[in-house]
Amino acid sequence: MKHQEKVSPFSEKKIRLTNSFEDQKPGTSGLRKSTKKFCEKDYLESFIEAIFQTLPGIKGGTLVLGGDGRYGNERAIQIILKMGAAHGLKKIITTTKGILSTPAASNLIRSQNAIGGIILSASHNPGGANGDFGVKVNGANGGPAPESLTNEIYRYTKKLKEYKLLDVPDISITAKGKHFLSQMCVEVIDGVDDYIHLMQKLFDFESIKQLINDDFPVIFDAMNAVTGPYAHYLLEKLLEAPTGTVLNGSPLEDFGGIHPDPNLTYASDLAELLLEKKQYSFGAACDGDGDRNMILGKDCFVNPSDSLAVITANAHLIPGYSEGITGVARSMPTSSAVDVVAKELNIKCFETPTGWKFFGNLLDANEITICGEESFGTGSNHVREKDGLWAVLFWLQILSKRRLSVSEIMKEHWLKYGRHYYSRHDYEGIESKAANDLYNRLENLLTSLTGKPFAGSIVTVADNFEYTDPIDKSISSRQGLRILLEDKSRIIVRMSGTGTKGSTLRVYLERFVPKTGDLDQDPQLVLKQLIDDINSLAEIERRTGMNKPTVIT
Ligand code: VG1
Ligand code: CO
Repeated sequence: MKHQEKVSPFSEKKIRLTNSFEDQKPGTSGLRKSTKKFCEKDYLESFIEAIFQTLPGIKGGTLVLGGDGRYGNERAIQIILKMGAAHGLKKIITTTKGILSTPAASNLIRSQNAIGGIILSASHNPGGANGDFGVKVNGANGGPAPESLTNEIYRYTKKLKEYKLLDVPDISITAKGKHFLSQMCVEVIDGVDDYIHLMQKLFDFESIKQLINDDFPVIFDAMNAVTGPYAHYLLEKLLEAPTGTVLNGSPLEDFGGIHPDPNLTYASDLAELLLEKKQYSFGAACDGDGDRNMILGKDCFVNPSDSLAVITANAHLIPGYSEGITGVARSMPTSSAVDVVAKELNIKCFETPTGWKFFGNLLDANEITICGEESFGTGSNHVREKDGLWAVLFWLQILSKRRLSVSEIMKEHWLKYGRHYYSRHDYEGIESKAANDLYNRLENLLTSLTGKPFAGSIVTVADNFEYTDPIDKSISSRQGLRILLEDKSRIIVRMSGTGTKGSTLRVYLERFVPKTGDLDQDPQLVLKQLIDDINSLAEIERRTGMNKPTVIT
């Protein structure tokens, strides 16, 4: 690629691109590609230029910038600072060593009245030179940019001819302080402090401290990713849990080789401590950028869909929510467990497409207070992102107020509401054409399914989910294939929008057993007929060449 450089009086450089990058379409959660791709000349710069040309309020505005510490984090920060200065931002708030979790970034955007933020993370994807990198764009409400904005950014990437930056040396972000790049102020703050203050406003730390003191050992796995410094502070300092409570607590560029996705497969060390060795009463883990959470009790895995339901049912016990919640929302593939709680509480319940950005309008309009996704994401109106450590504190607070074990909480919950047996089967790294063919074929088959018998029941709805935003009335279509059955079972099939290698097919399975039924069964057995029938209808094994999923949750 050839460059022509024009130098302005403020040493502003305009770099002409000789060709544009074709593959900068943001997915479920920002632009996510291999680190190698992001290291290609001008690749990152092009996407950032498109953001700076599109995000409202750049001139004279304040932007929040940070990331999960993965390989490429600091390089990207230096580039964005120089580009931000050339685009007339008044201020960029960044953090020491660039460490900033996604929920903490959301909080900062809101508290600093910023026009938005750029979060450098590929979330739960592996990091390092051979891993993945990503750029998430958030708006002024602190939440992921809505589809209208990401579409506009994408359109811009395709017509981009040049980008501009200030030709100045890197600045040091190892310590707190203020710097100036031409007219733009760079304020380096500690990315942990403000978030901790927010948590202190929501939770009763004394009662959690008491619980941990009373022989209730807890363990947290930060997976060598961004939550380490936050968790050390919250758990070991403020809540006085013993040193060593936080495992893998220093952010590493390659996450120490760990795949920072908190599920039973990738956080198996933690799972073993709780489920096999039964050494702790409570265990949790967060993902690369700190927005996901996995909750475990002694000998008990809490399914994320159930976690959302339990959080909703117990919100009145938490100081920050004691005045009641207005409503809840869940993503479409998330189980209906929370719907039943919402009905009992007589509050509104919304079903949105996958991706946190769809909760933003509902939260802003105060239609909902709490929301969540089956993919280990839970959150509330305290920020506009899902929040891993918030969910951990929420659970600890429930436990501290109710003084039951995690498994007792779950059993009580099911006895009251019935149990939504649930599982997600992921088929990762499928050859893309095979995955698309499978999906398209299944979509075509759906039209003839309604009214027919399926998995021991009758199909009531078979379609591709379309969502109309209740607030701005925007329509998002083709959000996942649904097969809903008369007995309340649900099967959802969708393609991942966050993977970077081939295609990932996700199959979500749900079957309801009322409170009078058997509530203590293995979900895979309860769901067996649904699994078998969708596998044969969609020809999953034959078309993917896989006889079992790569990850089962
Ligand atoms: C996945 C999850 C989705 C989540 C998204 C971003 O998307 O299924 O629920 O919102 O990741 O999470 P997909 O398209 O791969 O299924 V994160 O922790 O990357 O911000
Ligand atoms: Co994440």
